[in-house]
Parts: sequence; C-alpha cells; structure tokens
Amino acid sequence: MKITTVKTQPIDGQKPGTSGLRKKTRQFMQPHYLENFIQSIWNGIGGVHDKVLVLGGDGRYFNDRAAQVVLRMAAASGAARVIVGQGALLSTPAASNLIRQRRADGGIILSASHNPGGPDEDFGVKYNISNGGPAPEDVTNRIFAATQEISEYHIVEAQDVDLSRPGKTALAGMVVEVVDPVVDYKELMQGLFDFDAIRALFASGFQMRFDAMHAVTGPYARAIIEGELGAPAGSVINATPSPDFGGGHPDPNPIWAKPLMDLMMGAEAPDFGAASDGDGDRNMIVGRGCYVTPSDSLAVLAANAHMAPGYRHGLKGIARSMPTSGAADRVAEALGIPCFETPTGWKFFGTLLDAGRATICGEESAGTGSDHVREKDGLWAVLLWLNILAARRVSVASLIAEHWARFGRNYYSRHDYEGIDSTAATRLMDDLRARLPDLPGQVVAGMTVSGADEFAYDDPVDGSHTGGQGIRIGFDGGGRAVFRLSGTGTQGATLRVYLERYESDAARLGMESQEALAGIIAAAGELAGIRARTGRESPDVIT
Ligand code: G16
Repeated sequence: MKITTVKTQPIDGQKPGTSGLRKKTRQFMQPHYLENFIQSIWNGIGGVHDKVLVLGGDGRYFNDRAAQVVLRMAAASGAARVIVGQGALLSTPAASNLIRQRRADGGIILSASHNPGGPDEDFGVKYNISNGGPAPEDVTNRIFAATQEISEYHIVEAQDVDLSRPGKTALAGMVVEVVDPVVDYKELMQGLFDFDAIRALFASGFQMRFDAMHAVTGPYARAIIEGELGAPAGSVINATPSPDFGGGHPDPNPIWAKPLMDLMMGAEAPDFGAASDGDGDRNMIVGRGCYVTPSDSLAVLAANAHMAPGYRHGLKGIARSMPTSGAADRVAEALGIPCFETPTGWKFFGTLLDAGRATICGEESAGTGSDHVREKDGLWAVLLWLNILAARRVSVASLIAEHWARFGRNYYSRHDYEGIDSTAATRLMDDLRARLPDLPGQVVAGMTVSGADEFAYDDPVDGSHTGGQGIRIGFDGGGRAVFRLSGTGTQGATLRVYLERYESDAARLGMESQEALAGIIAAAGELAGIRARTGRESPDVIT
C-alpha cells in the first residue's frame, strides 16, 4: 500500500480550546484542514510509531469520513494498532475507558460535544492521553506549535476500512480492531453500581425518561437502562445517533432539552428525567417538578455516593471548576475531605484523579464524573442518581430539600451571551480586569464589592501554573459574579456570567433562582456594562 507525503502549509487558528479543536464542519472539510491537525497531533506527541490508539466519535456529520482519514494517517505514521468503535462511534467516557482498559497510548475523539452537528454546524477533534483524559495544556501547546510549523503530512492511499462490524483487519501493516462501543463501558458501570437495587426500583413501578437527544449515548442508555436494569421500553427516547442530532442542539439543559423539561414539570411526569449531550459526557438531572442544577447535582452525588458499591469506602476528595457553585465545598467540609477548585476544563482534573486526591469531580456546565475514567460521564451520573434513589426510595424533590436543609442552598445561575463580537467581548474583559484593584468597597446597583480578582491556578500535583481563568467579583453577604469567555464556541465570542449566592435561612430556601439572584444579576450587568457592550437586552441562554 502506498504512503503519500503531501506538502502543506500551516493553517491559522488551529489552537485547541477548552476541549480540543472545534470549528465549523465546512472548515474541517477544507483541503488539508483535518490532515494538518492530525499530523500536528502526531508531531506534537512525538510520533505514533508502534503506538496503540483508540478512535471514535459522536456520530455527527463528517464523523465517518474523518475516522477514515485518521486511520490512514495513523497507518502512514507507523501506528501498531487502532482500536475503533463500531461505526466509528464511541462516547467520550467510553473512549476514555477503552484507552485505560487496553493500556493504549492515547486516543482521538471526533466530537464538538454539545454543539449542533451538520454540514453548516460544528465538528471537533480531541486528543486524549494514556490516562484516558483530555490532553493537558503542555501537550495541547505542543500540538498548536506543530500546527504552526507543519510542512507535510503522511497518509496511506487505501479504500475505506470496513467499520460496520467488530473484528480485526490490517491497513498498511497497522491492525484496525473494531469493537462494540458499549460492551466494556457496560461492564465498568456494573462494577460501580448496585444494578440489583436499581432493577428492584424499576420493578416497583418507578418511571424514568432518558432523552439521548439523537446522540451517542442512545445505544449505551438503551443497553443499560432498558436492557440491564429492566426499565420499560420507551424509557430511553431519541436513542439513535443521527449526523445532525435530529436537527437539534444536543446540549442537556432546560433550554435545549425543553420537551423533557415540559414533561417533567407537567401532570404526567415520571419520577425521574435525565438527558445527555452529543458525545455523552454531559448530563441533566430533573425530578418530577424539580430541576437539579449541575452544581447541586455534584453536591448531592458527593454526599450520597457511598450508597453505591464503587464508592462505599468514601471519597478521597472532591474537585470542581472555579465557576461551579460552592455547594460541593460544604459537602467536602462535612465529610472531612479536601475540595479542589480548578480552571474550567475537564483536563484540569486529570492530575488530581491520577494522584488519588479527588474521587468525584464536577462542573456547572453539566459535567460530573469520577476516577472510574478521566472524562466527565453523563450516563455514570444518571446511574449514580438511580443507585441513590434506589437506596433511599425518596423523590428527587425530597432529596434536594433534605440536602438544602442540611447544607444550605447555593442559588446559582449562568447567563450566556452567545455569538457576540469578539473584539467587544475582549474589551469588556480587559476593561473589567483593569478596574479590579479599584473595585473593592465600591457600591454597584446597591451591592458592595468585597473582593475582585482574576482566577489563576497552581496545580498541586504537577506544579503547573495557569492564569487568566475568569474574573471574580465578590459581594458583601457572600454572593459573587464570575465573568469568562467560553473556549468552546465556533462563532464570535460567548460571554459567560456565573452568578451565585448562599442562603441558609430555612424560610428562604424555596425561591426562584433568578429572583434570589436579582441583586447580583443587576450588579454584574452594571459592573461590566453588558447591555451597552454586547448590544443584548438579555442573555441568550440562562441555565
Ligand atoms: C467542555 C469542557 C468542560 C467545560 C465546558 C465549557 O465541555 O470539557 O470542562 O466546562 O467545555 O467550557 P467553556 O465555558 O470554555 O465553553 P464539553 O462537554 O463541551 O466537552
């Protein structure tokens, strides 16, 4: 088989963001675009000669074509073996698990996560390292440097490899091993959770609705929730992955998973509702008449994890991203374990998990996970919730009420201003940054600023330093607003404003979040001049 060396030139803007390289699909489909980036990954990690890689994606448009390119380029650069999910499908957590189970050197995940898919929507490529987790900053920096120096790439000229059924084939001397994407992951979940207890819960008439949002979790959820756990057929909906996610936006939040929210808030609501995103690492949890914020979900899971066999010996620590609410901190304090505060991005949890310093991690952006893999894991969170509900036999609403009564409530909301002008967004952040030293003591919209800084992180395990991770404004009384620009968008800039206030007064735990946060919302808007600078009257998405 012929290996071709193709002359190329660096392409601007191939800098991995919060989670890999995400761009418009058409951009990825331009000549050399994908090939340049894949070769730069190989170059950035010191080559793939004799290495074993895992490959899979979330099934979005271009997933199948891109997978064939990755295989031909891995073969051309001398990889020993690529383990690929059947149909080129693997959820992100399942890919992380396969890398770990098979002791692979790394993996390529084709996904733009919760971003929509299709020829006019988004595509993405992530590289994960041998611990199964997203490449840390030093690796992504080397990959980016390689994109700026690339002059050629290598690719095998060959027919497509048949990925439609499990088995082994050879491609220019490289083994291509096609595996069922669900089997290993299902086994992992069986080892962590009390499937008998959850089966008994369903047998008692407990009803749930899992919305897979036409994305990759569908086959996993159907096999586990309906197949293993005995939930009635129809409990998992939108379970067939489609290249454009059924025309939807596979982001499990109250806006994009509105049909599920409507069901759960209505008279016919089942006991439990959940959804996951494009590549299966995010989750949304909702009880009958009761939406659970991701920050509260993390706290409740951490407080009750010992009810699941995999966590019965307790947790070593909890880690959360800085903009995530402090609800988990209170649980960590009660459990007498540390709580780490990291920058946004799952990659920052990797060292803590590897070092055994954290067991459960979570983010406000609908991600929760544990040391079972090195990615967040949507279905894992749903199964842990089910395990807890099976052990406790209470409703989601009572579990949450009980949690707030014990720990207090961190009212929380995130306001997103999407697709705004990048220059205006950068200026808003720059101006706010310049004013940080003068803000403490100032009264804004009736709120007094108690502290203001920009978050920077020193990794306690490897000592690496990461700066510029979000501007934090604290207010008298303990509330705060955090300002950050998203690192996952593909169009213009997205300003995220994270709002939080703690309440322990038993009489004030049942307020509506936006109402409870009204003072902080007003102060944040005025401080940053959001309306004037973005030209937006209100946020595009409120979670
Ligand atoms: C990715 C990262 C998460 C992060 C989220 C939002 O999630 O893995 O750690 O919280 O993006 O990031 P940003 O605020 O920069 O847009 P996913 O599910 O998109 O891979």
